Amino acid sequence: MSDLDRAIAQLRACRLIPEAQVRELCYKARELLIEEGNVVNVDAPVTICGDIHGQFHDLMELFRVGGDVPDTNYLFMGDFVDRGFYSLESFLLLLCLKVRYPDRITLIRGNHESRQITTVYGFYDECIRKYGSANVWRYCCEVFDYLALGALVLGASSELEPSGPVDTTQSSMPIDDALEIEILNSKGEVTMNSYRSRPQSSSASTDTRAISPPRDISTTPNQAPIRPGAAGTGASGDSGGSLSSRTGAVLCVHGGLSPVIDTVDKIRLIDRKQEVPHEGAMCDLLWSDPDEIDGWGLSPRGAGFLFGGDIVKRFNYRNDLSLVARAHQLVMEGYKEMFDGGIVTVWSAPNYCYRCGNVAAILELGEDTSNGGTVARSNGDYGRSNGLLGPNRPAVRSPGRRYRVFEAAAQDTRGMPAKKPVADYFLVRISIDTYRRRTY
Ligand SMILES: [Mn+2]
Repeated sequence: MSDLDRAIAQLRACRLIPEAQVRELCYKARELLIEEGNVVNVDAPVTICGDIHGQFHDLMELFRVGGDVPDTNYLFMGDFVDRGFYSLESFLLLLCLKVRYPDRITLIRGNHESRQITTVYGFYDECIRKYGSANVWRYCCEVFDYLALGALVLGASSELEPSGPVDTTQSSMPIDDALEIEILNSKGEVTMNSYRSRPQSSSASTDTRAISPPRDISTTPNQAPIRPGAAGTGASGDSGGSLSSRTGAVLCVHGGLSPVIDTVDKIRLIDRKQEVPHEGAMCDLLWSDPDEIDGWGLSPRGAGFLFGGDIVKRFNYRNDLSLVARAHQLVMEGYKEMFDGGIVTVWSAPNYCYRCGNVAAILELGEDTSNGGTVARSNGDYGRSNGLLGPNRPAVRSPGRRYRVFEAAAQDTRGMPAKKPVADYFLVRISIDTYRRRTY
């Protein structure tokens, strides 16, 4: 067994590795990360995860529900540290897995992967408490500076292979419908699903984005109502035909969009190897939130912006994306789709801060095995020079989404330091009401 495998086994048991080994690990991790672009290309199948926030036992539950590395290909969207009591064990394990299986796990940066934020929200104190000095905190922060800012998932399938036994209530499901969304509980049981019409030949419906809302199988047998697809997607010129069945790429970032970033390619131009700035493109990608507004708005967080559905639709259309996946906001159900499925929030810290009572989720995207999926790629190499970029190019299809929802792991919380929660963000002064409504 190599030193690295031993470290992985030790960290899986929630036991820390020696400081000298952390130093070596962080050095190796930096060597790997320095080679990654600001936007990492990730091939489906992949399992996308949101905030972890040092909840080590819940990270173990996540791996139990989603499968272990390297069997499952993972993409973590940042905020590994702070808030929870095991930021070190959580982040160091993920880093070990990254170094051991670099092609099976992708880590992108969250707003908490920052010197300034970690000194306020727990990670710095944890390093001092567990290692007796700030050395390990410094090594980790040097790794943070090299984490990618986003990832582009390519080649995801537009429909899911149904998982588990077919429920009898599904027996009258039209055979032409494709499974688009499936919600599973932590036992792997399907609790909700939704279908959409399969694309047919060129005579098929021109609305390839028509989907049915998720329905509860246990209460609504047989019917899968179809509602009109997204209006105003900028894709109304969809002419149907085989190309309309391509699945767009999925952009993953921690926070969201930026008013100074209108293409994915512009993210690639950022000089990311630095502390997270207080403003600008890099800051916005890690701090922004979607909101039910038109255009852009000021963020109550004091960093990043709020952005509306029109912004998401324009960005997705312009960049051939079918979906933006992001984390950064607590959602009680673990995931939340907004703007006709144009963006989804994935939250992977159940019972956040050991008191919020929320469930967590991870998002699985399957692999498109139909045609190699090359048309839908949005990395600048595909789909750019084939005439599809005109105003009438067909809309991309959204990927099939399987959400696995899970609850907090049973854990021993004895020995946790009693520490008052710190007031939320200091970049601006916000009212206590805002603090109570907002979580990070
Ligand atoms: Mn965050």
